[in-house]
This record gives sequence, C-alpha cells and structure tokens, in this order.
Amino acid sequence: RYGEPIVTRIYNDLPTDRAKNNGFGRNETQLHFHNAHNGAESDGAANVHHFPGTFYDYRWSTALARRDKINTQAGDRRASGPDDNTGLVNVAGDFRELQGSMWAHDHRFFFTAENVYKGNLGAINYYSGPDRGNEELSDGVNLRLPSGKLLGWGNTDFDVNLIFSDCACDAGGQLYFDIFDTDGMLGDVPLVNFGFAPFFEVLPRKYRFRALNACMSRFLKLGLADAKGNPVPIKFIANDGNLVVTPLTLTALPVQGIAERYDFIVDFSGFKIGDRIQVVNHLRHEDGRRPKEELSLARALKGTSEDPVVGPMLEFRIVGAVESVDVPGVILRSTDPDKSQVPATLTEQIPIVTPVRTRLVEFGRSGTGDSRGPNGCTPDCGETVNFPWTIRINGESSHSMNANRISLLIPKAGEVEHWTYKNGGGGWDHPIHLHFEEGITMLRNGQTPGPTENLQRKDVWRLGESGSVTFQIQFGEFGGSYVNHCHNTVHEDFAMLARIQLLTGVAGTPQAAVTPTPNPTEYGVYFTTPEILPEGAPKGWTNTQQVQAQLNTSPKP
Ligand SMILES: [Cu+2]
Repeated sequence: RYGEPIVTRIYNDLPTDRAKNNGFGRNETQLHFHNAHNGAESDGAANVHHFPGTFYDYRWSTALARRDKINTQAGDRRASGPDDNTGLVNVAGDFRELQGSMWAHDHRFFFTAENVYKGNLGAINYYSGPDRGNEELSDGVNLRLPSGKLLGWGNTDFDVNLIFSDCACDAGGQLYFDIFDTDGMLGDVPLVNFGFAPFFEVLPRKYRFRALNACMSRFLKLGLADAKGNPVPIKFIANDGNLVVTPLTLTALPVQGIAERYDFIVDFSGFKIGDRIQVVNHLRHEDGRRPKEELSLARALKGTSEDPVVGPMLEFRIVGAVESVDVPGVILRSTDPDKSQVPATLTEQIPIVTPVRTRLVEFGRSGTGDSRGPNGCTPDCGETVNFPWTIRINGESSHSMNANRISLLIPKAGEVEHWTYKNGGGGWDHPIHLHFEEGITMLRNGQTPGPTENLQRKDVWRLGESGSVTFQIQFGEFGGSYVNHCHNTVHEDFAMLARIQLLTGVAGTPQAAVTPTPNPTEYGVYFTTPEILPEGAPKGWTNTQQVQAQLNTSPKP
C-alpha cells in the first residue's frame, strides 16, 4: 500500500558452486521491482547482484511519483494508501500516477532469462485509496472494483493475479533451456501461475484479473471463449498497472509482450453453474524472433496449430460456492449480492506538453556488440557468448550492454522529454522496458495508436516489426543508475540493455551525481568511473561531478 515503506531482505541461499545449476542459471541475483518508484540502489538493476551466502536490503519506497511537484502537501485524498482499517493515509504526489499491478523478478545482467525461467519472479499489487481492493467501501475515493469485502483493503477473493508463461521439459521432466540460442526461448507447455492445464472455480459475478506475460520470449494474445466458442466480452481497466481513464469493452486483450500487464474485468453473471469458459491464446510463434500470426478465436480453439501454446491456457468453471482466500473458512456463494462497480471514469488524463528535448533510442542487431572489453564483460558474462543485439542513441554508435557505460543521461528532475523507441528491423520484434518511470504513449509508427495504448501510461512497449513508439516521459525525486532494455529476456541477456543515469535525486545527495559503477565480487564491491556516451548527454551538459565520482572509486578487493 502507498505510504508504507518496506525493507525487503533477499537472502541468496543458492549453492556456491556455479556448476551446480543443472545446466543453466547463475547463482547470483538482483531483484528488480518492475516498475516501482524506488531509488536506484533498490531498483535491482544497477549492477548490484549479490552472491551465495549474502543478503541485500531493498528499500521499497511505496512513494507516489511527482511528490516534489504535485500535491506536495498531501491534501488530495485520491493520493493515498489504505490504513489498517477502512480509512486512508494521504501521501504527496500525483494520483494520476498511482500504480497497481506490478511484479518483481531477477535481473542479474547476462543471466536474467535463465534465472527468471527457473522461477525467480513474483506478482506484486500496489493498493491505493482509489484502487483499494475492497468492493463495498464507499467513501467517495474508492473505485469499488471487483475484489471482495471481508478485509478492509487488499481483498483477492474476486481480484486474481494470473501469471502466463511457457516452459519446455527434458526427458526427465526437468526444465529445459537452450543457453546457445540468442533468438529467444519458446516453451511448448503453457502454464498459468506455474500450473499445467489449470482450472479456476468462479462464482457467477464480476471478477478482476491481472494478467502478466512472464514468458521469456513469447508474445500472447488472450481472449475468453464460452462453450460454443463465442468470445466473452471483457472490460480493459489497466495497462502495465496504470488505470485507464475510461474502461474499454473488448472481445479479446491486445497482443501482450513479455512483462506487459493487462487488468480486465469479466462479468460471469450471465453464466449458469456448471458452465465453463476458456482463456485462449490466439498468437502463433515459430521461433523467439517475433510472433508469426494472429489466429481467429475459432482457429485457435481447433487445436490444429503446430504451436502447442496456441489454444486454451486456463479454464474457468462456474460454481455455486467457493471458500474465501481472504478469510479462510468463510464460504462465498453465488446468491451473495455483487456490489462491486466498474465506474465509467477511473482516473484523469495527464496532458501531453511541449518537451524540453527529444531522444531517439534504436534497438537493433549489428552483430558486433561490444559488451566484452579487454577485461571481460561488466558484469561478467558467459565465457564464449557474443552479442548480436545493440542499442543506438540519436543515430550515433551501436553498443551492447556494459554496466560501466552510460548511454542516456538525464540532467535535471522534472524536465519533460519525448522519446522514440525504434526497432532497427530485420524481422524481429522487441518489447522494450523502461525502468523507474512510466511514459505516456503518444504515437505508434508516427500515428495515433489504438485505444488500449493511446495516451496510456506504460513501462513496456512492443515496437512491432520495423516499428516505433513515441512517448512522453519525465524523471524525478530519486536518481542514480537505471536501465532500459528489451524484455525478450534472451535478447536482454545478449545484451540489449542500455544504462540510464539520472541526476534527478535531491540536490547535494549522491543521487544527483554520476554514480560510480558498483562491481560486485564474492569478496566485496569495488567501484569504477563510468564512460558517458557523448550522444547520451544533452547538448552543453558537462560533467562537473566526474571528479567526485573518481574520488569515490575504490580498488578491487
Ligand atoms: Cu528483443
């Protein structure tokens, strides 16, 4: 909940011997909270992985963005979190930037796909005054979205996280992963919340679902089908954890790239007990490069696709009673009144304004990634891998990930910029993730995008084949070292990431200066002075803090 900071201590209890990994995965980890408003040291992607036998403390701020500019005195009741009963605790910041459906996952550079595939991830819900997780409490702020009523806030009886993924197994039934394939990793086994062929008993009433695509490389297109194969309408209420201004009635969800989250409402009240509804994937892949074809619901249901993850992934079964998960022992019945609501307006639009500057970030494939320097990769990478994936800023030089290189530098808090993420082409698609702040989607291929994207706040954008996306962004309050990267985690590991340096923290603190690069080792951390790409820094910016950064560097332990 907003306003209640959390220290999350992650213990690394993995074997100290790297070879004891059953063929893939790295025994070092950093946990990225996607896409919370946290300081860089707690973002989990600032080259801060830690080793077996150690722990790392993440300060999860639960701060609301723009608290330095908007509603600074915390007088707006919509900018709030639930208290221990049914009241609210106001927080400073902009209620239009409240977030909901988030997640956390491993972000060990060069090994993220292998570690996340092994299960190092989880869903996280943020609760706020408007998005309270209580469907009956009426106080003029609470939207009363389907959730439940037994707890003051955070009910999950009718508000359910669904993590969609795919996996492959070896002959012994263990997870299989090809560490040599840099195109992408496709599984042939569909999973929801890591269960195979799952079903879920629901009452004939409204439910909210929070769908996360947690595949390594697979894009999804999900829709619901009744027993006759007809689409079941849904109401789309949030994109990447950000409420839309107006709920959209759809017959299927939009295509969902890796790491994208879609929240939607299904009203099962028209069904009778015994009915069954399938959640169906319509999108066919042939490889990890990009989705190949969007099938009709009828074709997807036929089960004739050569892609085994096309077709039903989850079955809803309408029942007369279920046991509460919020208060175990309480029986919830189909005859209970459903007092939940889906209001016509969920939040307010943040306007698009004239930017201070624009940037072009191109995600391509030059085949000559420069992650490996004379002393190896930063951080260390697999011994023999090469790096086909590169990122180019403002049309200048192409680079693959090096944690000691700053590709984008943000000089000042609160400056509004317009960024274009462009796909370098070649028959690939890339879902690109920006850490720490959300962008307001303005253009797709230079045109107004469809309603599920247009003016929506997002933190992952599918670029489309040879496509582009333009969004409005500003950074503030915290600073330090963050990244943007492809969330096809295989592309990410080979090494389609670029470091972003924010000088947007409180003036005079380390979060307002260029961060010396932490280099974690088994014996401690040493710091190096990062290189700054000239095209990554705004024109006229000079690094007066560089001397300080050099003073702060330290010898290798
Ligand atoms: Cu990619």
